[in-house]
Order: sequence, then structure tokens, then C-alpha cells
Amino acid sequence: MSEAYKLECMRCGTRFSKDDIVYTCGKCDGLLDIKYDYSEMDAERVVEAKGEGVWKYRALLPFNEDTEPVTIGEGNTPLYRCDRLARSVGITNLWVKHEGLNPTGSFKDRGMTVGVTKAMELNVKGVACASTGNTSASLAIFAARAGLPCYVLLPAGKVALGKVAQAMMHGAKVFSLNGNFDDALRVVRRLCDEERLYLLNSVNPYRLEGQKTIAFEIAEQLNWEIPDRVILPVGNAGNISAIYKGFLELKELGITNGVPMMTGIQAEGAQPVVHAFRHGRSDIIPEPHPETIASAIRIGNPVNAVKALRAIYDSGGVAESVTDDEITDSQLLLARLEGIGVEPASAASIAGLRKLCDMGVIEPDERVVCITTGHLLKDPERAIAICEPPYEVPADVEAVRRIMHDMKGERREELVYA
Ligand code: AN7
Repeated sequence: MSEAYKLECMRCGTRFSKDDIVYTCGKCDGLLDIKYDYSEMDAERVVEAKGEGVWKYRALLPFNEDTEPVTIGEGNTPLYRCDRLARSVGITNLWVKHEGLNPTGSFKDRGMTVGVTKAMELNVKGVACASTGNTSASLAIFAARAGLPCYVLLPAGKVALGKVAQAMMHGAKVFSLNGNFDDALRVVRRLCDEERLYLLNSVNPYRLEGQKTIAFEIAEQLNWEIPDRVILPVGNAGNISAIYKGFLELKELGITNGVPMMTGIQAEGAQPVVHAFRHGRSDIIPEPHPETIASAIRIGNPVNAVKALRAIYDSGGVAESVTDDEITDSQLLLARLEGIGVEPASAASIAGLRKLCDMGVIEPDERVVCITTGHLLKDPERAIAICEPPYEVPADVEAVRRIMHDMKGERREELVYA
């Protein structure tokens, strides 16, 4: 069924064929959406689908039945109920969807399984991306599974260790670019056009089709009842756009009866979407020098900003920024109060939750889902930098016991961060 889809410009409505290699509209440069004929779709096939992860929802993915997916078991991540964290912010219903438990450690795998499957269908000669880290790690691994050459451009010195290690280990050709992510994306877009490589940044609409399955899983994990609000970090602004599209499709099919308030969180040093939201604008003014310890979202010119702002406005959500210190406190709090280890960018969603609860934007009875996008081990250097160092002791029982007795073993409820 899902062969019946169109690539359509969200600005001028121009349509493209599914065999065209296009990322933005050839006429007006607008972003493209993948559109399905929902009247032809059977909601039962979605609700009753068997299997696990992204491909469970293949009735709502842009492939025909006999397409062989390039897959490593992505998706199917846990939705943790977080009562201790909920109490600490003064609400009653809170869940965390831990996308860091995808096979390569971030939500990017959902987009890449679809994007690289499309690359095989298009018979491209290679794949490429710019990345703050996770996109490159994920692409490197899917390219290895698919047997495709892979080129990744990273901002020099600004990518967390675990992500660089993955890209290098899995055989991507890694370029360390003297510039930031926005520079890297500008360069790789030109190269993809001129060298006939397939671009797998989130400007590629197939990436977002994979990522929209986060919405399907959340809805299904809550027995097809949507939450009131979904909070997530925003960098290049693809994920918030994708998840909104997923919730819209469920509503369109009559499976659910609304969409959650899409709530995007950026770091204070890289917040073009938040600035646009505060001024009621539908597009951003790029920030030339983005800076934050949450290196994954150190992005000043998010390519999907127009889609993200549409998602936020149309769903009655908000965009808010948080400081690096708030991100750090929230990373520690989530790790210790709930046992969920995430990288700094992901902790932005928790920092946003705390700030919006303090501000009274989030009501105590709202059902809230925070999405944590990447695993703690992506950025081990940051984890070590913000924690107490280990106690150095001789191999002697008394020496260890003395220090142990001096320690205060707090109950988890008593933990307070800032
Ligand atoms: C952990 O890897 O942009 O708003 O090049 O790695 O969809 O961009 C990463 C983004 C949030 C932001 N959390 O998502 C890249 C890249 C983590 C991330 C985001 C990213 P988008």
C-alpha cells in the first residue's frame, strides 16, 4: 500500500517522483514532505501490526511490501515511568522514552534504517552527511551493513569521543572540518549534488519517515492514548518535525484523537528556534557562533526550522532554552534519580521539563513524555568531568572502610541538584 506516496514541497506544493533524488524543492527551495493517501490506508494494519521496532510500522513507511530493509534492530525503545523525577518537578504523570537504547546509541538509527534502505533502492554510489556526531555514527554503521562507501564531515574538536570512535571504527571516511556543523552541512550538500552521493542529513525527508515511528511507539506504549505533551531537544530540528508528523498521521487515520503539545528545548548558546518562537516568526535568523557543552545540538542554522516551528505552533507547544549548567544538573539528576544515562543534549529535555514546570507552563496534571535522544556513553569525557573522582586507596580493608564510614549514603529522594 505505502507505495502510494508523493514527495511534496511544504511551501509551494510542487510534487516530485519517488525516483527523483531531491532534498529540497527545485522551484522554491522549500522543505519536502512525504505525503500518503490516508483514505487508502487501513488503521487496523497499524494497530494490529506484529513485530518490533521501526519496520513494524511499515504500512506507514514509503516502501512497497517486497523492499528488503537495511536494518540492525532499531526502535522498540523503552518508555520508563519516572515517578521520582515527576515528584521532584511537581507533576503526577511522567515518562522518559530512552532513544539512547537504539543499537548505535541514538534515535538517528530510526531515520538511517529508512534512509539507507532508500539509498539502496535508488542504487546510489555512496552516502554522506555532516554531523555533530550521532548522525555520522549511525550512518557509518548502516553503510557498513549495506556495503556502501560512506563520507562524514565533523566539526573539528567538537564531537564527543564515543561518536567519533563509532564513525572511525565502522569504516566511514571521516573529515575533521575547520568550522562548525552549519559549515559542514553547507559543504556536504554541495558535494552530494556534484559527486552524486546520497545525502543523509535530516533535510532528506526519508530520514524523518523513520524518526516519526517514535510517535507510533509512544502512542502504542500508552495503549494508543496520546500524552498531553512531548518534550525533546532541538538541534537541526528534524526530530521534533518527524515526531509531530507521526502523531498527525495517527490522528488522520482515526487511531488517536489529538496531538501532544510539541515542546522543543535548545541550549542557551544555540537557540535560533527559541528566538523565532518568542517573536512569533515562522522561520529563524541563523546564529553564526553557536556554543554549548551539549555538542550534539551545537547548531546555529537548523535546516528543518520551518517544519519544527509549524509543529510547535500547530500543536500548541512551546520552544524554550536552558543553560549548560541546567543541562548538567538534569543529566546528573536523571542518572541518579531514575537510572537513565543520557548524553548532555538529551538532558536538555529534562532541563526543559524542570524549567517549564517552575514557570507554570506545564500543569501538574499533564501527562508528559520526555525524549532522551542519546546514550550517556556517547560522551564519556563529559560524564567524568562532572562527577566526583574515584577515591584512591591502597589494597587494604581498613583504608576502604574508613572512607566508607565517613560517607553519607543518601536516599535517592533526598538528591537535589540546583
Ligand atoms: C543526542 O548528529 O544533528 O533536532 O549531526 O545527536 O533532529 O537535529 C544530532 C542531533 C538531539 C537534535 N539529541 O536532533 C547530528 C545531529 C541528540 C542528537 C539532537 C541530536 P535534531
